[in-house]
Amino acid sequence: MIKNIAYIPGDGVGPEIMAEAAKVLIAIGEKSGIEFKFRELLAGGIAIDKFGVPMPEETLEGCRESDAILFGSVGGPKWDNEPWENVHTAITPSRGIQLLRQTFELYGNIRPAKPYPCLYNKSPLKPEILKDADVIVVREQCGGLYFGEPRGIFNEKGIRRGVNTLSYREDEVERIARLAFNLAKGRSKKITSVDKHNVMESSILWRQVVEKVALDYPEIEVEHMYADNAALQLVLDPKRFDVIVTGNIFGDILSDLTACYHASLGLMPSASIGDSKFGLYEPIHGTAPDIAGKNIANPLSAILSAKMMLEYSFDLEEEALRIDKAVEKVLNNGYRTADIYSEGDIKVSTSEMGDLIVRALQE
Ligand code: GGG
Repeated sequence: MIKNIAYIPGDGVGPEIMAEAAKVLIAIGEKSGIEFKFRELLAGGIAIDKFGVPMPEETLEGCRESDAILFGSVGGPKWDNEPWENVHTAITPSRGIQLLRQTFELYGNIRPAKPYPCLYNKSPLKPEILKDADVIVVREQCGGLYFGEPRGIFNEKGIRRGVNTLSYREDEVERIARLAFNLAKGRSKKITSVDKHNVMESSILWRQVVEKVALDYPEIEVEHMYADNAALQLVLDPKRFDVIVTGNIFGDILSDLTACYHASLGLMPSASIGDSKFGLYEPIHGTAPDIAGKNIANPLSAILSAKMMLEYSFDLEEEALRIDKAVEKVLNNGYRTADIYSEGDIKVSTSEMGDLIVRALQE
């Protein structure tokens, strides 16, 4: 079996952590008779430098010709100097990833957070709070506040006003709700829909549509929760959640919050999917320019993103599970990259962590 992967390392720590994810895929492929073919493509700051745009047509074409996209991260201080007036028309590295998600209508961003017992001591939360937590945040990412019109900075009689618009169409809510309900079917059958129904019309519509979709999934328990309360509950009692479905900005914020279960964004993968098996897989974190090029970043976010690719795009459940087990084993054996290291642990570099996962897969 051959799987063609659009391989987009991006900027900052992207290339370092992606190299480890590729190593792990090659190792699992050798064991399972799958050939992963990587086609390296440019996006983000590195593409701005070479082509003047963050998402070159050549990259989009390469993605169209692939079975899935493995993405690192984009951005960095080198490209932050422009005085942006409109983030959608400015040439910014982030625009590269947003265009990719929009072009392929990858509206559902799946962000799992399941704490590892051996890392409970790293988290600011108590072990009894983390025990048995297993949350997935499903974030709508092609609409909402980050894309609504009108947007911009307008001059009104000498006073400037910054404007963004939170707007959702019924069909946009319906498709993300269905994605979340389908996901919940294979888990513990509970959905929490997060909104601000008490203060925003877009949330009133959101809640109505989720209720309508729920009628098609009678086996799934549905609760609605305000975003502010969801933030509190994710800290006080994460195990009350299974699948959370929410809009772009709430999902962005709440999923970062769940990184506190591991005390690091370095273990947080994501899958971006739409109506087909084609998906984009990337760490939720950015480029970490302060540690880029030092071989100290945690590659597990990228390795676990590759694992999600096996699961969601390729239906390779068994292989995905083996990566999960290998990661757990290496962490259980005390190996830690700098972000989660403390005295008594065995400190390893980015590439050493990748090698350890490969070795655990081969055992
Ligand atoms: N891997 C995630 C990443 O590259 N983040 C940096 C970034 O520009 N994010 C904007 C976004 O995710 O919309």
